Amino acid sequence: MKLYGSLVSPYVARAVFAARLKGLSLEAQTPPGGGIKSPEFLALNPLGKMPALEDAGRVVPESMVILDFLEDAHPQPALLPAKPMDRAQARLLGRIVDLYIMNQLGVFFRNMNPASRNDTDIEAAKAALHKSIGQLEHFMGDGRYAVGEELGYGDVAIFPCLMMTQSVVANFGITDLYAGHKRLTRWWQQMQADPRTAAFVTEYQAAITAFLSRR
Ligand SMILES: N[C@@H](CCC(=O)N[C@@H](CS)C(=O)NCC(=O)O)C(=O)O
Repeated sequence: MKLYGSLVSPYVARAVFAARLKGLSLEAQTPPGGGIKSPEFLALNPLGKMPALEDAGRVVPESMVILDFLEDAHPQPALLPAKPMDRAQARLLGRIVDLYIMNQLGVFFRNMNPASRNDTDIEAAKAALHKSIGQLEHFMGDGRYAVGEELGYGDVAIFPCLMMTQSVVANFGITDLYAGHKRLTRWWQQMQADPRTAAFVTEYQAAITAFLSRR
């Protein structure tokens, strides 16, 4: 298997994180042709986005689909919980992050420069983000992890995206994305404390910090 893209992308990081928890050797690598818009890569993945996973001559893009592929192709150790509703909840958390949280990062990225910042847009984006964080929390369980008591698919689906989100919004005065959200606060602390996530947290946070320092 090959995973095309750069680790700094939270979508690529999702796949890397899942592979690590499964004990698979799968690291992000430069796409064929040197980038995601190269003719060579577009021939494999006309979506022109990272990540794309190549296996046995076939290519699958879209990080959540890649997570499902990894789960199907390498079922043990399982990241998805056993019960159908828990599995749905794990997938739902990823969907909420993608549709309602990650889609708001563009406003922050476009306003990174304080000198040209549109404060009205930023205040609106902060309010929308706060609302979405509350909606995400609503669908989290009461266990130690995103779904229940085991580290798994739900955590993988949301953690890299929320690491990126927290790092971006820290530039706009939001030091605690989960302020007022007890379950998310407990989960966030749990994810930092888990020895199985420690190496990933260190590596991914370094990639985010380097990326943001260049913007
Ligand atoms: N829904 C996609 C999103 C992938 C995505 O937007 N990746 C970004 C990097 S973080 C990208 O490749 N952007 C390039 C572009 O949109 O042209 C997934 O989950 O894989």
